[in-house]
Amino acid sequence: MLNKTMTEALNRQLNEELYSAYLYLSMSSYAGSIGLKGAANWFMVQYQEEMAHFMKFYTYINNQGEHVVLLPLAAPPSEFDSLLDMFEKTLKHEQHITSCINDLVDLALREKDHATSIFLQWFVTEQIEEEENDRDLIAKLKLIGDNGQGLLMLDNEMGTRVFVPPAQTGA
Ligand code: OFO
Repeated sequence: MLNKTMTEALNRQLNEELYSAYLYLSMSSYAGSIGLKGAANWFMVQYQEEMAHFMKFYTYINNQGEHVVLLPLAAPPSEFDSLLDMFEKTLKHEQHITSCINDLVDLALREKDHATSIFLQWFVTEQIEEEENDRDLIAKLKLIGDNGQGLLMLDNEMGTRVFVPPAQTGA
């Protein structure tokens, strides 16, 4: 059972996850357009991960006997200064998502909704990994600086990322 406050808050998060997917899809296209096919792949995998996050919330809300209300989506940016700029924006966005997840956990505890609190634990852990990935790539890109060869090597490495679907929880 989900109360109205919790349902609405989970529904807002579902929209945040969809925006995350939208943002990384935009970054994937931009990276491809400047010749960084590996980075385009990396962001496409990130898009797939975000769609999986979206589906986790969607499935959870439905399995708790409520229904999803799809909200309008803002347009993400479509131009970036560099790959470093994309990752700085990605980290900033993920820090925002971490704070949204933390607020949801606080709400679940306040509402004594233990099922939702357990459901959200997966996202708490996931956000550590998401931020760490971005920080690692930012550090590498800062080391590479203007070195084109270094950038191409990193781009090759990013081309090897594959999407691994997360286990469904709350299903
Ligand atoms: Fe990027 O973790 Fe979901 O939004």
